[in-house]
Amino acid sequence: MTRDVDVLVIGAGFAGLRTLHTMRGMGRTVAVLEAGDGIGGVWYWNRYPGARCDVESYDYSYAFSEELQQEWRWSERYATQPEILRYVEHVADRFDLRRDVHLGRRMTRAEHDGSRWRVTTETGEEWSGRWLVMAVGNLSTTKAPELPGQESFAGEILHTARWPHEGRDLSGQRVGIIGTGSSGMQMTPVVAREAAHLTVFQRTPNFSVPAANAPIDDATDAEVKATYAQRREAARNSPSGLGFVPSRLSALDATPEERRATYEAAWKRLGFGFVLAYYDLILDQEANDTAADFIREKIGAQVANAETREKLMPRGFPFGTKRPSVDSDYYPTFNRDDVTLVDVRTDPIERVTPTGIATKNGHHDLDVIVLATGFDAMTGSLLRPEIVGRDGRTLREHWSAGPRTYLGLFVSGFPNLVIIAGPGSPSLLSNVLLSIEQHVDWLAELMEHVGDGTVEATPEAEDRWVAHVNERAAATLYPKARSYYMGDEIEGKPRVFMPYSGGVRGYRRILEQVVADGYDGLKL
Ligand code: N01
Repeated sequence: MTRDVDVLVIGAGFAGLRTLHTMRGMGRTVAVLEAGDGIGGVWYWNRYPGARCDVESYDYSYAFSEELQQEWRWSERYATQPEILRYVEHVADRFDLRRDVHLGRRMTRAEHDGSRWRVTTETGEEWSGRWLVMAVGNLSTTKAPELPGQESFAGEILHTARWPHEGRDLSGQRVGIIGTGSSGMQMTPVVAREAAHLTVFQRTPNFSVPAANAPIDDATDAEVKATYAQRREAARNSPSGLGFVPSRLSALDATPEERRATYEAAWKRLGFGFVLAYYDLILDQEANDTAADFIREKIGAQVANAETREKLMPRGFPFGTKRPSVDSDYYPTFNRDDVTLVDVRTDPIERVTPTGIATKNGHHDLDVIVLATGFDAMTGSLLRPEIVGRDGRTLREHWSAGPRTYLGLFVSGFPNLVIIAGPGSPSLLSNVLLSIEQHVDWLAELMEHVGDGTVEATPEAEDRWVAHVNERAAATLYPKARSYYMGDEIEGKPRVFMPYSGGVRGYRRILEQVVADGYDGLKL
């Protein structure tokens, strides 16, 4: 038996739940299919010790309900994973969302039959919807390297993004962490405090700035809430969707003293926003060098041992072009006697043994191996199911040379298929919560406009958009780094810049213009 709805949403994270709330409010029938056994998306799965957001809580939260944003009380500047999950659960209950969320349903296939999307789940269920909204997240399909000998390991191998829900007591354990992206850097100090010994296996040292996390006091909370509308507006008009006004100055116009003062202030306060300390840090190598040198100096000052310090130095790519981390005491952790740093570029992992990891230069005894090795970013979860559009063409075929979209939302040949905050949109270069809400609101307007009609991007509009995304990226320093923005995280993945780097504000203007031009580029 097929269950028919108007809007079929895949994924019950922030994007899927917001889509459900809005589309239901428009009188549409909606069903959300979620692979996991709980809602929350990335915040349901990523439960590793120390997991927290690096966008400020007040910005990384829904803006659609004034009551919601006034009543919810965040406890810390950067919320932990359990607190964010509590927030998601609260939203689901407050807006009665759960009755349309179907858990434990992984979509394996979707095919457009000329008028509807026919969807099959891993459990063998069949669903159909006039609209198929992919709210699957950019960092949800995990990447776990196959290490030779790993089946022989007597201990446990865990992935940060599939952390056991009952938790793991690492006290007294010898732990190895492979990977030093945001997840690895975030968990390193936390695990070091618990474990008997921690070994960190690092391939590429990345730039990281301090989180400057802190509890939120009542006065701050009242102040933010009294001016929330202005904060949201500032975020909507910013390059990244963060709630502060970025600099319009060039790093190269400042004197060395002025620059240092700016960077010192950014270091103490901005976290991820450091990259906006001057407008040209991501555009100009010379400007970027001034920030990179400053950060390297700061990293160096935190590490006592000269050899370890050198191993931790990010070099060879501009600051910010590989997603920088935001850390709490990551670097001083390597001053502890019970923490070892292994540089796998000079001392590669050879194999996993029953008792640990053998590298070229020695053996590291371990009870637990943690893979903090990240994700098949941006396209992983969109290409994992088989999605078949008009004329039997699959999304995998259409995207064989990298993702192709119009506005990041639509794909030509795939009528009424919508991607929320995915490739071709600001997505991972933005506060993704803001980008999600922007997409859902825009889509709601489009749906009102077309009623029961069908929407599809024209091939010409898609070509134009792909060219524009590439052009914007080429004007930045992003292509200089090996990063998941460029598809470098997976061997054989096409090397193209996937998010849209024109900024949140610029992107919003484009979406507004498309509407003003009668939905230019879309066949309605
Ligand atoms: O994943 P990553 P992540 N052998 O891809 C290494 C968000 N997030 O889970 O750089 C050895 O960044 C890999 O090395 P290299 C945030 O957007 C946010 O940490 O490829 N090493 C890299 O060091 C973030 O960017 C928060 O050379 C291997 C690491 O594994 C994104 O999620 C917290 C390897 C993977 O880093 C993903 O972060 C957590 C191998 N075979 C996540 N394969 C916050 O809000 C991979 N690596 C703070």
